[in-house]
Amino acid sequence: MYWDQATETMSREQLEELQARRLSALVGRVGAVVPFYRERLAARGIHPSDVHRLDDLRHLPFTTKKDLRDNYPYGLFAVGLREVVRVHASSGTTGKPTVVGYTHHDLETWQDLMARALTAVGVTRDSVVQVAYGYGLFTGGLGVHYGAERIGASVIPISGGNTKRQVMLAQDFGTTCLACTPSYALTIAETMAEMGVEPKDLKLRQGVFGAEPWTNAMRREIETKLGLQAYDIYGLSEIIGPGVAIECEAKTGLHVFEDHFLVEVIDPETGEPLPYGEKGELVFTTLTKEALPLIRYRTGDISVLHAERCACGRVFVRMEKVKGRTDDMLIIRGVNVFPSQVEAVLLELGETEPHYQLVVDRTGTLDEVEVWVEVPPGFPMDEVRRLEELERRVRGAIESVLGISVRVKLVEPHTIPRSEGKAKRIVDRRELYENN
Ligand code: DLL
Repeated sequence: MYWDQATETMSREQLEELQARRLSALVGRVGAVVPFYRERLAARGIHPSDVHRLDDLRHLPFTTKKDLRDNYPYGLFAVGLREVVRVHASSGTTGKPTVVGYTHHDLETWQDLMARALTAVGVTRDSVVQVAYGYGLFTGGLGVHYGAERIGASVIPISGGNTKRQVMLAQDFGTTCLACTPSYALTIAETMAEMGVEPKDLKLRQGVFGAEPWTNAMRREIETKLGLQAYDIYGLSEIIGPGVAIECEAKTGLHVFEDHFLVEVIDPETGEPLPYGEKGELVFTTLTKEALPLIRYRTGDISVLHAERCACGRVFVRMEKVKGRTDDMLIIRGVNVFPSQVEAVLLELGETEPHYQLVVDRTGTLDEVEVWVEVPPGFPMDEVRRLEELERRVRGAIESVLGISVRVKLVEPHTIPRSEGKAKRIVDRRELYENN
């Protein structure tokens, strides 16, 4: 289903022509009104009025999270605060948050893109959408909320947490679409089972899950436990929030809404753009944002782009599920590993619970990783032999698929903290030493 068929199915030539026009206007505007960009462009010898073609993009400077931080809070805004009608922020790992702003027009764009995203997965005005993303400075809650309202669906703005109540209201209010992080969806599924509520007792049809990496193996787990079709939605506050990309019903990659966001994949080491089909860091340029337009924003997210036209007919390129953030990549004896790769192995093996964490430590100069994963309920933890055998199988599976040897620690059910938002997959103990 399309929200805006003419736009979503236009030809590639039309799309590129639109993008080039918008890019040219964007660079002209930020070059004129944002001192940061005026200086960056000048340093590269680029005059804002020089940019007319999509090919010119590769010559433009990158913007990083550090640039946003250095200009905290409003330094990169292209409009005065009088024009800004909403502020969101994402909590960083270090002190100050990253602050983003929206004009009235930006909010309309966002709402429209979220309506487009939700429509792509089958949400209609007959849907009942339970928004269990956090409301507040995080963009998840309000982002999905306004998109669903725009469609005319019935919105339940419950926010995250209070999981038993989530299950009760889903049942009583007839929720058809659940929107939350995939890890919280799993927590809800677990609580549901504990309450004796089965998927057939609910009317769930779609799950709109994102804001953190998750695997196809996790998708199958969640789909079975909740009795719905689970779709991946991607976005980041700096670019607009959720609604930068979403899977369609084909579930073969996330369509990037390229009429508003130019997407590239670059080599994270060299910064060189990579061709379609190659893995690298996602970089976005906002084509229509007013309050906080960004040129070539480096996301740190690793993915692959595919340009073949999708069965759904949309013109937009597809990005593969995000493997992880460069910040979360572990280097285990020279091999790069994302937590999502360990997740895939654990869930494929299927002998443990899908709740896990990676504990990273340092012995001497080498990083050591211990995979903590829960045994299934009723597993005889006091039978050393059984425990050792399971541990060996988990270790063996990780080693044979990922080519790294890790330690595995099997833990009792319910000992790994349950997520109500973005799950914490890595427990980093290295800092303990670094600060000494
Ligand atoms: O997480 C926006 C969002 C809300 C997206 C709800 C989807 C659903 P931030 O808090 O700024 O914004 O975090 C953005 O989260 O750079 C990725 O690292 C990660 N991320 C977001 N969506 C996905 C996804 C929101 N579908 C950061 N898969 C991004 C993997 C994701 N990672």
